[in-house]
Formats: sequence, structure tokens, C-alpha cells
Amino acid sequence: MATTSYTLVIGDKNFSSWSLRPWLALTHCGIPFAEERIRLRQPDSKAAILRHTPAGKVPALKTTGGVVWDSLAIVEYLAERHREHRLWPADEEARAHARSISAEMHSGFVALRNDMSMDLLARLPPPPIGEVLETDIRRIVALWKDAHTRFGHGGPFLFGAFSNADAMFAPVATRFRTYGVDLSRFGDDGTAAAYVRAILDLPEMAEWAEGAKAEVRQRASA
Ligand SMILES: N[C@@H](CCC(=O)N[C@@H](CS)C(=O)NCC(=O)O)C(=O)O
Repeated sequence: MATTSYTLVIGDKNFSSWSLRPWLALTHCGIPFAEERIRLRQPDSKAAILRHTPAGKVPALKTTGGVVWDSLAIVEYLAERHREHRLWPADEEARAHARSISAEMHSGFVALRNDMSMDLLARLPPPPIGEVLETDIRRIVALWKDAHTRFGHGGPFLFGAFSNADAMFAPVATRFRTYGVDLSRFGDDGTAAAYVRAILDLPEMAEWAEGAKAEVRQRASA
């Protein structure tokens, strides 16, 4: 493992679900990094992000060698550079499965992302659940159960121990809490609800939420 000198460029902790993913992987593993926070939805947000990454989106991980951007690329990079943390499962079949569902999260679930956007500190009524959103929620419930049943070994996370797949799905757990979604209405036998609790009970998730509260307080007093 190489020594690290990382800066993770992230957006608002209350809203930036993509930022949470690599932040959680880094923090859960205890990999040291500095945070560079950019307030999103401001006239100068884009220019501020572009100072760090050519993609113009957060998150981005600045390393001694350059910059890695896009949440999935960053967690892949971390898994490769910090193998001792086993951010992907050791077993080849489990690893392929973890990558598949992480890619599915990264490229899909558009209705869930649009209609139930991350609003970490809020507690809101569920949005109208149309057919497409229902399909997204049912698919997530099913894929969590499938991964946990096949590869979870009775542990709290999808592949037993914490992995990049959990980092990729963590914001979804917060959305289900924010919007008070009763997962049993979407085919859950309790596995998905227990998984949501396991994610939300992570001390690192409480730390991220504290950071979100601090940002809100700071802005209220500015
Ligand atoms: N596919 C990207 C998506 C990144 C993304 O959409 N980030 C949002 C914040 S959560 C952003 O930077 N928005 C600011 C903008 O587009 O100007 C990833 O996985 O990192």
C-alpha cells in the first residue's frame, strides 16, 4: 500500500449523495484524508468545482498523482490502493456481484434519485409512488435481499463485512428514512429494513450527519 495524501472534494453533506459514497468508504476504513467542501446550488459552485476536477462534478479525490473523479471510479481506486481493507469482497463471484450492483446503482434508479433526492436531515412524506418509482424501490429491496442471502454470511452488510457496495447504497438508506418508506409494501421480508438500520447505525453515518447539521448552522448564522 502506498502512503496517502488525499483531499476529497465534496458537496453539501445534506444533499450530495454522490459525495457521501467515497467519503464513507474512506472514513469507514480509517484512511486519512482532508475534506474540501464546496457549497452546491450557488452561482459560483461550478467554477469552484472546476478548479479541482475537469468533470465539473463532486466528488473528486485529489491524490499525490492527480485527481480521480466520479464516485464509482474513486471507490474502485481506493479498493486497489488499500487492498488490506477489502473494499470489494475477496471471493471472486461475490466481488463480481458487488461490482454489478454497484454499477447498477451508479447508472440506474433515476426515478428514485429524482423523486426521493437525498435530504439527509429532513423527514418528509413519501412522494406519489408511480409505476417507475415503485419498480426502482422493489428492485432495490430484491437486490439487497439477493446479495445478503447469497453472500452476506449473516453479517449486517450486503457481503457480510462493509464493502464498496454498501458505500454505493448508503444514500438510498437515508432516502428511505427521510421519506418514511415502508419497505414491506415493496416486497421486503425484513432484510432490507434491517440493512437500512445497519447502514444508518454506522458511526460514520452519524459523523456525516453531524457535518450536515454544522453546515446548516453555519449558513443560518452567516
Ligand atoms: N456520476 C457522478 C455524479 C456526480 C454528481 O452528479 N454530483 C453532483 C452533486 S451530488 C454535482 O456535482 N452537482 C453539481 C453540478 O452538476 O454543477 C458520480 O458518481 O460522482
